[in-house]
Amino acid sequence: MFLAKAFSTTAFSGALVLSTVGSAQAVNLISNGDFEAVDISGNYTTYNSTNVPDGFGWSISDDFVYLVNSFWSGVSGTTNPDDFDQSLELRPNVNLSQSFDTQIGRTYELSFFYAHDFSNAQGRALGHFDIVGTGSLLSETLLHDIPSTQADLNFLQYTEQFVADSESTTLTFSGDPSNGLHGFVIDGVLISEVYQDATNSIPEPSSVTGLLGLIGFGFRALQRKRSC
Ligand SMILES: [Ca+2]
Ligand SMILES: [Ca+2]
Repeated sequence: MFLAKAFSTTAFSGALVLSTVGSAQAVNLISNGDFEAVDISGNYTTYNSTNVPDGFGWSISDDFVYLVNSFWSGVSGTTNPDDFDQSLELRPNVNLSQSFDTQIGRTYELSFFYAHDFSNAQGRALGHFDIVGTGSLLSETLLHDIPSTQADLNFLQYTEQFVADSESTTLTFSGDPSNGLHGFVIDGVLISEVYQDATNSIPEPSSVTGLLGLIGFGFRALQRKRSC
C-alpha cells in the first residue's frame, strides 16, 4: 500500500517537462517492517530477548512484545500464510530496535502506523522512537488517544524525514510505563531513501511566473521588431 508520490505534467510543447521529484521510493531499508516475516497462528504470541525467532529482523530488550495475529488486524496491507495482517504491541519498558545501512548526507523518510490496544482502560497509549546515527537524527513521543476497538484500532500514520550522518543508523521503538499492560501498537514500518533529482526539479510558482514573463517579454519584443 506504499505508493511513491509522483507528479508529472507538460507545461508547453515539450519545452518544460516536470517529472518525479522528491519521491520516497518504496524500497524498505527495514526488515520485517510489516511484521509478517514470521507467521504465527492464534491470537498472538510474545517475544523477548531470549526467544526472538530467526528472520524476525528486530532486536528486543528490557521487556517483551506481543506479535498479534488474529486478535485484531494490522494495517500494513500485507498478510502471511494464514491470511492475517500481523502487528506488534510494545510492553511498557521494551526497546525494539533495528540497524540499517545509510549514506552520510542522504535524506531518508520514516513512516509507520500506530494505535493503542483497545483494552487500555485509559483509552490512550504513549510510544517513543529514536533514530540515531552518530548523533540523534529524529526522536518523537506519540500519543494515540482516539477511539480504539478490537474491530478497528484506528491506526494513525506518522511520516517524517531525516538526514543520515553515518553509514549505519538505528531505529528504536520504546513503550511507556504509563501505558500499563495494554500499550502502543505499531505496523507498516518503512524507511526509504528520498531521491532528489536536480535535473527534474519542479520550479517554484514564482519561477514559473518569471519564466512565463520572460516568454511574454520576448514575444512582445518580436512583435515590436516586426512592426518597425
Ligand atoms: Ca499469521
Ligand atoms: Ca502487518
